[in-house]
Amino acid sequence: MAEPSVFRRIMDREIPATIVAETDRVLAVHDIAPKAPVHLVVFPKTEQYANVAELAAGDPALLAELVSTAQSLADEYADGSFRLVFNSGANAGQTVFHVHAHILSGGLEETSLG
Ligand code: DGP
Repeated sequence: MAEPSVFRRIMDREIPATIVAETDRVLAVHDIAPKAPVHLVVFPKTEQYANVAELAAGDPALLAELVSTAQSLADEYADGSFRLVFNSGANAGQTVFHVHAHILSGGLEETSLG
């Protein structure tokens, strides 16, 4: 059996984290190493999907729930504006292979992609 992911362990309350949203299928927490004034991470409770492409193919409704949870949290913790980042693959900086989205808000002007 593979080791449970860090997000699975947070979900099981084995690792402390500041939980900001929870539904039957989704959990969101403050990132332990924030890269923006608001930096939350939202992930599905299932460990079945390693990255966003797998999730999109396997359960698009669950991906949609991650996105709508991100919007609700950006409304609550910021002014509704946010950047949603899915690192996919080790060379893109992914370190936890349990799909998750980074919700970033505030102080992003310097890193505009536009
Ligand atoms: P990524 O690099 O995209 O795989 O992002 C993994 C994120 O998970 C990274 O920003 C830090 C966060 N993280 C890792 N361990 C913990 C932890 O124990 N608690 C919390 N809250 N976040 C964690």
